[in-house]
Amino acid sequence: MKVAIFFGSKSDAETMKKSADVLREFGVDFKAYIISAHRAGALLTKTVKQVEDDGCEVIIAGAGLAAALPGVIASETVLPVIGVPLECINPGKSNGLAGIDSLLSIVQMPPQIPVATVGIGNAKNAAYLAIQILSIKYPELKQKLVDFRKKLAADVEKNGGLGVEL
Ligand code: RP5
Repeated sequence: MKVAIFFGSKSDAETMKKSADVLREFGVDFKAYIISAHRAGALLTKTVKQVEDDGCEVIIAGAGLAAALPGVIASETVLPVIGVPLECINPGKSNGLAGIDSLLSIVQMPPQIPVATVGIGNAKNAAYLAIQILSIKYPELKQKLVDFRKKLAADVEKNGGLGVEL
């Protein structure tokens, strides 16, 4: 396993699946865990140690509301942690503050314990950033990223970047 994806609740799964989809597309081995930092701190600590032992190199962590999960994980490992602030979509329960609560919580880590924070709900970018970090070590992954970026630029050209009739 190169990447571990953590999120705080089943209700986060739909958004966090977008990280998994990107990692799959790039052939990056990952494992996912649903553990709330607030509800099951001891299990979280044990699992972070476990993923380190299993060779994990980057961690993606998504959470909503008070969103302690990415920061707590960062406090327990020196692996890079990428935080995904989540809008809490939970019919019948608190809907939070549209993810602003989570964004501010995750991005405002104290000095020495950073979490690289992506935009609200942007689990895709968490995966792209994880792949970029891994590509420092894995040349074949770097090549895939370079090819992917070339395709993105080619698509922009094709879709009006060379000029359009209006
Ligand atoms: C956070 O609280 C989770 O990450 C989730 O976004 C939010 C609500 O959790 P549930 O009440 O749906 O389990 O810890």
